[in-house]
Amino acid sequence: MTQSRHWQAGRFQIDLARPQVMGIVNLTPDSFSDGGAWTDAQVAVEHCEQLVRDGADILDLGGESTRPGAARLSVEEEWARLAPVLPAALSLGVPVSVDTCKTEIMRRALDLGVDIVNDVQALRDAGAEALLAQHPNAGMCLMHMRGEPAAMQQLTDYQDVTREVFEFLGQRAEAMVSLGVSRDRIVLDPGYGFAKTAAQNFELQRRQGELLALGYPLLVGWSRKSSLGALTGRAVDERLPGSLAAALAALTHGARVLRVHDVAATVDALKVWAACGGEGYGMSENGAISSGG
Ligand code: HH2
Repeated sequence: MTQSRHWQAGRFQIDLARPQVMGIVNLTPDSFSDGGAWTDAQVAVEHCEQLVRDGADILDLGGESTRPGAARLSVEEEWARLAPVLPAALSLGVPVSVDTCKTEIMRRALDLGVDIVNDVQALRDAGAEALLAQHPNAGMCLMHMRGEPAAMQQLTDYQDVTREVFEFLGQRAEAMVSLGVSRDRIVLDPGYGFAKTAAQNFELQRRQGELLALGYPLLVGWSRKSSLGALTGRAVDERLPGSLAAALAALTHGARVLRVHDVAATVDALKVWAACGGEGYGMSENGAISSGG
């Protein structure tokens, strides 16, 4: 099956001919790498603006941490973090995604005009599938994981992790298509770091190309993840080199969207990658490199 060359995402048709950089904005006190940095709404809005200046193609705003062992929030707690920041983010001229597992948060965010729902649970909360199916054009990212963040690192017993991720993502995408969602609204994510050991994450990355047979674009989130620390021995704030290497490996194995904390560094890496023959990024017909993000 051929993948769509664009991602239909609310107000935007995101061109996937070149890799897209999704900048992470965690409005949380407890995210694994930047918890507490952007909990003040004004500071968070300035961070969104900075990420766009750095070249972010998409902003992904989250109010609840999904790190292993993280506590679940109520709808009102999660919304209280998102609501003061989303309207300003929506005015910045790039697609805005909301990172949530809760149908009610998705509903409120879509009502405000958010373009994408990014759900690490792949729309398994009650009513989430129907909500997205009824929406005319919102994009969605469906990710593989097992269980809930609180206990997911105990759920790493796989016969073949790549095969399971393939089957799960295929089923979730087809469930949405059977409800009438057009395929160009759907992007899939193998879920690096979610209910997988470091060895399983790297095995999945090596075989990521197999997931392309599902026929959907892939989004990946390797940024600062603990598997990079397991391999390099680096603390969370020292994982940028590992994050960049993993991001470029993911592109080489067919990913089209990179979910990252360090947007400026990733954009630089993509420019060099493109100049060295990597596919598409910022390259004009005659091979000149544009400064575009
Ligand atoms: N990873 C995290 C959160 N959301 N969404 C997708 N689609 N893919 C990912 O790999 C992914 C994600 C975890 O990273 P982060 O947001 O930095 O941490 P936290 O969940 O602790 O806020």
